[in-house]
Amino acid sequence: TASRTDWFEEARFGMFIHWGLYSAAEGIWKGENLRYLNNYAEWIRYRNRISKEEYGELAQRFDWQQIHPEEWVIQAKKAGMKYLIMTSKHHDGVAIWDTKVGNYSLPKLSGSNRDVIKELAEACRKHGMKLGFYYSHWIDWEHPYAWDHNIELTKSVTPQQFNTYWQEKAIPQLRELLTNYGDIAIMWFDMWIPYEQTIFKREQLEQAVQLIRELQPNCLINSRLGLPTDAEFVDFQTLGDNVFANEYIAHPWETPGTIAHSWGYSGYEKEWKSTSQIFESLISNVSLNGGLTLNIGPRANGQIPYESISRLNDIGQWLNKYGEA
Ligand code: JFZ
Repeated sequence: TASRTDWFEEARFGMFIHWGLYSAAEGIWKGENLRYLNNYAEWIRYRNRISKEEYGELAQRFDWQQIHPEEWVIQAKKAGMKYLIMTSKHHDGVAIWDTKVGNYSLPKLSGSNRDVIKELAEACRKHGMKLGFYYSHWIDWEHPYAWDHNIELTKSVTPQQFNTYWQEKAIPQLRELLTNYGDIAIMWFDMWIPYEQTIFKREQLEQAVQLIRELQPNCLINSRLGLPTDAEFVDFQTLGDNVFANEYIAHPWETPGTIAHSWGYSGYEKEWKSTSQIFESLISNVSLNGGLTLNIGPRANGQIPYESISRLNDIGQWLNKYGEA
């Protein structure tokens, strides 16, 4: 029988895009390139303890003349990818779209009237690309009552306060994303431990599921929302870095993988994976009946680094020659 995951099980290969204010910092802050924690460029606000205000000024460094989301979609197609997942809000708490929930958004901080999420949604429709959103529901370094990994803070955030963040920011923002941008194929959440080990209450996460099912009945939900892997909560599983880890696989699945080390753009990237390494991930996942969501981190001017473009094109060429349509 037909199910909403059918297309996903055939898709196998998608593009992940990490793009936000951190892209403008390029992995360094005031000459300081701190090397601890995961070292991810998109974690710079946390690592360098940047204030909300100062971090917001990064929005001034976006070059709007050069930003054309349609180019990302065309590049994904050329690489043989069947879906695209875009960071709508990463851990920094900045909404990339023109949200009406608060002022901490790329359009408001940059003073530009561009809604990149809207442009991306239109481009995806035009080119027949499925569109998904990454939304950091657990970690939000901007909101005083959200999760931030900071021991002092997390001790001081009560479940009631966390619920304020959830009801006043996360849920209304999810509603916007699911209402204003047409068909959304995937909601990709990012909490890699079960909810029992977090500040979340089960009802809060079920509230998100209900909202998605109500507004976008065909939208797939990944397992990193944090609920148990029952079919009503999880459409596909997002496995960790190691597919062979001891994870119970009950659903279609993918692994997210980045072309470099960081997910967001870093000017100091030293760990570009080779085309054959990426191929091995794709082929080994597919051979185990899974898929690969391969990440790129465009710069603040929208440009995809050459290192990524060349790898994507190599893969696309091979898939066009030998892959199944
Ligand atoms: C998380 C984020 O912290 C990161 O910035 C990026 O968005 C990535 C897609 O997701 O990082 C993780 C989370 C879990 C694993 C690896 C990176 N894991 O389980 O191997």
